Amino acid sequence: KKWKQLSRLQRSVILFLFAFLAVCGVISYTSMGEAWKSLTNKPLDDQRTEQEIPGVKLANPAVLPAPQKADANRGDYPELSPQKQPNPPHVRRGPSNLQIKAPQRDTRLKTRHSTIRAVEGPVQTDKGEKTEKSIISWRGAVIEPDQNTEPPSSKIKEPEKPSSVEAEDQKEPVPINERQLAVIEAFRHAWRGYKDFAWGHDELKPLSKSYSEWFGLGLTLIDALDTMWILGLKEEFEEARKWVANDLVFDKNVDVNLFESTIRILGGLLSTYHLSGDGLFLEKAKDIGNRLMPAFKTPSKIPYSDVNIGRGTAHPPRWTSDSTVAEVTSIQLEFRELSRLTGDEKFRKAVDEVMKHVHTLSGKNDGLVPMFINTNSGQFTHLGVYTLGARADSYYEYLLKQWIQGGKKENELLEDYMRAIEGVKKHLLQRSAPKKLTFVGELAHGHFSAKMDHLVCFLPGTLALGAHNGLDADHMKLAEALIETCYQMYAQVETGLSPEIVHFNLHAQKGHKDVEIKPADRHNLLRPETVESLFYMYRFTGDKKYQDWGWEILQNFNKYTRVPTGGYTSINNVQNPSNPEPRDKMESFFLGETLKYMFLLFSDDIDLINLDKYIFNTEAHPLPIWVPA
Ligand code: DMJ
Repeated sequence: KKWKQLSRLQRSVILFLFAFLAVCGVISYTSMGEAWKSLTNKPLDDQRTEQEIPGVKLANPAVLPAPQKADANRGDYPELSPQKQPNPPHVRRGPSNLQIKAPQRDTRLKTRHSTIRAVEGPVQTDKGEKTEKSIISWRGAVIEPDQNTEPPSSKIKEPEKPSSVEAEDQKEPVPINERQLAVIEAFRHAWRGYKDFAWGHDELKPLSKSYSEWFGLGLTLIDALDTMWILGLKEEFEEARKWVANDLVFDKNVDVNLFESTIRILGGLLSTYHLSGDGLFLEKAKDIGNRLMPAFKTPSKIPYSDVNIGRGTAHPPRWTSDSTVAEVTSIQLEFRELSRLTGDEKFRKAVDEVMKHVHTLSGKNDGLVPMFINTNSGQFTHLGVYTLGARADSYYEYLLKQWIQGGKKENELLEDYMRAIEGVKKHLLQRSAPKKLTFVGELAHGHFSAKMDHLVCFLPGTLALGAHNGLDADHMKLAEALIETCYQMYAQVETGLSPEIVHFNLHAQKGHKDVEIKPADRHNLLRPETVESLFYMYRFTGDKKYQDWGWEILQNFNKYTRVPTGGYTSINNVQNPSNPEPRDKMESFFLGETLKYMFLLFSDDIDLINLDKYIFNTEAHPLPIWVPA
């Protein structure tokens, strides 16, 4: 009634006033919003933290802030896809030549790692930390930080920070040379056979154009991943990566050998993670690492040899409750690194306990260990036999390498290593006739045997690595003498390839060389140890003769073990050049180790896996040294 009584003018004024007040209200609400936003840097309607986004696991301060492939198949990690990470911080990892200078397709055979370009300079993050903004990967894609690491549970300690291998200066790419090209060609030939006839299986049988299974886990493919990365074989690497992403499944009712799967699979995945920065490999490494842990549930904590990775049960071999000493003491580099990356101490505790226990055990002979250890009693068994070959070899290698990996602080490891080398000198070193080659024999219940496995040829490389890390200079002298012997194990044989085992002559006999070979020992499995040691010797001395020796060996592999339809084969008779008797098997370590060490041996680039920053596991998978020199 009242509204109707008002004049038209009065009604207009009132309507105008209402409209004015409404506009003021909207403006003030908006500016409050702006003020709030400027305080929180978040829009009013989006005040959830990332942790609160349903279904999203936030990368716990990236355990190892790995660059991640921008082109990684997000579908592999469905729970991560909704996560928003504007302007992610990035930390570079690995030697610059590996990380940012990879081959481009056309130039692959000219320079090893040609073109990763840009590192945009350091930028300030929201938290005020200085960090790299982004980097262009060798795939030409912007690398994102690792999103795949799980937040630690309350039980899990904060992981260690990555080693300073991250902060390396860029250097000019070192062009690859003819010999390295020959290794690339050999690798591709081997890979072609694997791809055509054994894809996704453990080993290629190149003659029957088929495959064999050991664990049924694509052993050759995994063992070869980081070799492809180092050789710059981008297409092959990508194809293999897809198989790992889509087809590598550890949830299988299958028994695997703890040692072999640790050094080849866990080691291979961890090193590929480090070189590529691709979180997929760390995820897979965690998976297999966890599945191997039941092996340590024994009365003595000395692990069983075999684990069923699907069922979570472990057991010793059927005929004994013993484990092999080299096997239980050569899984440490890998499990320790897994702990560092995940922040979960259980891996490291399990393997450190084994080392501590072995450190205190009686039954050693001046630091030399027997070959077997019982999983119930924790005591050495079959006492009195000492070798640096099969069943004991990598115990010695891992003493030194764990000491280096951990920043040279774990004195017990160093003590045990130094004592053992003294034991070798005292009990196992002899000289052959007629050439006076220094070799490492075996001791059985006080009797010396002039038998040396090809496996022992890891020793010159390990001794040289120790000397490089400040140990006695006479270790280097011994390394020089032993690598000459290992070379002679090839050079004195008709095919120029070493047999599995040699016996040295201790006394000169007319018409006899230093090296004798028994019929049962004259096979060659494409093993890496001599080439491995040649690589260390060349790195530390620069003496080209080591490259030349390696070149001879490569040529002989090509001459006697190469299968025309793809792949290389182990052979039964290194003494018969006209019929070396192919065995129809290409071991995974030929791609994982032998060809990798060849490629590194022929390189003059010390940053191509810098030995002050990386330590190779016993399957040639490089892992970072935690406190690099
Ligand atoms: C590899 O699996 C490893 O090098 C191991 O330490 C010894 N045996 C083979 C290669 O010969």
